[in-house]
Amino acid sequence: MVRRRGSISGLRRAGRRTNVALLVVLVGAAATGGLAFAVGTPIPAWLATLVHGLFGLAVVLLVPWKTVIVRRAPALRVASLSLVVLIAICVASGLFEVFIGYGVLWRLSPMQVHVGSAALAAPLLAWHIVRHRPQRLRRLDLSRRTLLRTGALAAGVAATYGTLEGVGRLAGSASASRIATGSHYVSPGAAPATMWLFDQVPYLATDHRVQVVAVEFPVADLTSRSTTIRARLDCTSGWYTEAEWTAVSLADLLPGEQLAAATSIEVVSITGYRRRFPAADAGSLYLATGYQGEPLQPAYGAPVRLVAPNRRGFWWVKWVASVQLSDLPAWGQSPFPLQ
Ligand code: HEM
Ligand SMILES: Nc1nc2c(c(=O)[nH]1)N[C@H]1C(S)=C(S)[C@@H](COP(=O)(O)O)O[C@H]1N2
Ligand SMILES: [Mo]
Repeated sequence: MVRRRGSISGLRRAGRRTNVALLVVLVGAAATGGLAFAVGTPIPAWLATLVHGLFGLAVVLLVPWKTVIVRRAPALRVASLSLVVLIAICVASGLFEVFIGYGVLWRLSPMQVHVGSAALAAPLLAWHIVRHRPQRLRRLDLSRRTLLRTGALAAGVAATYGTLEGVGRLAGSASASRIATGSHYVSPGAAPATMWLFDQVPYLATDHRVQVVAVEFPVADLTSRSTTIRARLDCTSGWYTEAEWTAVSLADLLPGEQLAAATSIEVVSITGYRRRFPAADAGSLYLATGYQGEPLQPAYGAPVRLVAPNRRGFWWVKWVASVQLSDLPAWGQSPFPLQ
């Protein structure tokens, strides 16, 4: 009797630890995934995607243990099954993105499916946790045995990651040529016109003027002040391109004294889409009117769009209406656009 009870509660404890571990790695994966989108520069991006991959694979390695728990459950609810399906889609599309690369199926890229399924899973996961007994950490969880188990999981994850990367490279998969953010190359001519969420292409008249603080610049004026710069456009939907832009630096357009006194620069699209940058970045932000030696096309931001080297694509505001200086800090905005 005593042994039986002991073994059942032992199993319960093991289940609880698996659940806590699963929660930690899922939250870790979501947080590092978001971080990978937020940072544009190579080293933090490489770290964020590396740690993200490790968390993502940890989810997979915990499946056998979670299966034991699921099989013990008296009934499977639709909400829980949907959660499992969404996480499976998320992991599968993550692996697809890494090893097969960028592509579009039913107007979605693997990365869009990946982030979309994670976003749909988030409220279901929250509900799942609320519905089930709270999984509190106990002193026993910090025992030496648990630490050893966590270490074993981490070693297993690292070995799996290393194996996947090694095999991916040897097999010449898309993983070998992806950049730090995980994006895959497309040629400048094949770069898809991309919206963050819901914007529609506006068709602007040729006499469109861009308001830069107090001055209205006709498009031809901007072009005549421009030079050719090379920059990498790296979209969070999983592709990047390297192209030539006919562009003028904001440092050449903004009034020097006012710029020196300002904290941030806000670039606003005719659609209302907007991003705020530190004033110190003026020299590395550009208004572009041309792409690969040709005038910009409407879907790509004509007649004027922002070029923001070293920042992910969502910073590259298209159809610029105005550039304003302000005293608000650049971080005083949503980390991602909302439209
Ligand atoms: C919690 C749910 C998530 C899980 C379980 C998950 C899992 C994974 C997995 C297994 C991979 C493949 C890793 C590899 O083999 O190197 C991956 C890749 C990736 N995921 Fe996630 N992910 C999640 C959420 C997110 C979110 C919310 C974002 C972005 C906002 C994101 C962005 C990425 C990126 C950029 C890659 C490519 C990384 C690379 O190239 O190394 N993920 N994910
Ligand atoms: N006004 C506006 N600008 C925008 C967007 C948008 O939805 N609205 N999408 C951004 C995103 S997510 C990317 S990746 C680039 C895509 O530029 P492209 O269409 O030239 O490829 O534009 C950025 N600028
Ligand atoms: Mo993007």
